[in-house]
Amino acid sequence: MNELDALVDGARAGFAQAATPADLENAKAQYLGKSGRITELMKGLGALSVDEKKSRGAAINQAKQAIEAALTERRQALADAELQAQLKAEALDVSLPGRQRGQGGLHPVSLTLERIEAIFGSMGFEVADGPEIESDWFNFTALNTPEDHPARSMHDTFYVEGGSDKAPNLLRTHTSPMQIRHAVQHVKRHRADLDAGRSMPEIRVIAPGRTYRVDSDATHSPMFHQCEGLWVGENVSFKDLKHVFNDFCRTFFESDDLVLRFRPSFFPFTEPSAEIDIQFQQGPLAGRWLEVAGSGQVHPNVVRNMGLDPERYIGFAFGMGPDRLTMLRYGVNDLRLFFDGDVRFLAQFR
Ligand code: 2NM
Repeated sequence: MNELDALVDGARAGFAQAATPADLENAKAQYLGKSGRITELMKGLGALSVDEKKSRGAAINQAKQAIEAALTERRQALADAELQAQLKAEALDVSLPGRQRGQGGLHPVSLTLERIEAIFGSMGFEVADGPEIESDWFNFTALNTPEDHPARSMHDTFYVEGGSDKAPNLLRTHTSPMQIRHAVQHVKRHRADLDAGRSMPEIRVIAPGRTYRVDSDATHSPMFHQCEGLWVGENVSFKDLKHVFNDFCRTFFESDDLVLRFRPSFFPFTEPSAEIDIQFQQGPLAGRWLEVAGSGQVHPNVVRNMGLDPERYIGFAFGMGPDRLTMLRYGVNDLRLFFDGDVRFLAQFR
């Protein structure tokens, strides 16, 4: 084998050994670079005769072209290998199932509020909604709460900016202020009839929503829910309240196997007042008296603050805790679970 053929073979072997494009460019410099083997051979031509120069030059050129061809081939091979490696690394399995959008659901307390609204709705009650930041008038004064009542203290009520010393703003401690707002609007709409001695349609309304008190332990959260109900008319009585609440409990708990007990109590806004207890006859809570609501005949001062004559109109009201009703219905023993925002807990109710 002549010297030039050996050179070409050497170049091919060197290129084949290069594992990366950078290795290949280094190997190329050894043959085709400024001080590479081919360049060296070309320099040697100067010492030859014209004839020898011609034939030797042609032979070196041929070798050079063979080396260049080998280089091109190896470059392509390395590029192909790189592409194949990349395709393999970035492999996409189009047969994998797609990612699903997570399924949402209502909060258990929202489910309870929806049930309460549907049940009372079927008994002809409207649903009223209103501000969570209330004035001292609607939250306390209009509801016959004395100026020195402990509930008004800063230890029990969250006071907020925006009011005056005489008329402070606060986070509502119950939803009864909404009952007053609703009643006042209702009465305003029928003022002309009332003044002319005619009667107005009865007020039948519930007010569900968030309420706030300075209180926090396993059974109290500073934010909790309330749903109050109000029924005002010329011929309503305590038996209507008992009937409505009895029906509500049976529908809500999906059981006729429960009894109600009205236990004398006190609220500033009702007189007389009663605590409502229920007792399941079956199931895990059977035999225990559970307090589920407060109730009573709306105090004459409150009826007056609604714009009505307490000698003519009489009202019955109740207030219950949807959080506690949800705990009873689902057998949950810690109120805080509802407000921690742990989806693993909340997702069980949807
Ligand atoms: C309760 C208990 C008893 C109540 C009173 C009123 C209003 F606006 F008519 F005065 N709304 N809700 C009431 C009565 C609330 O919660 C334990």
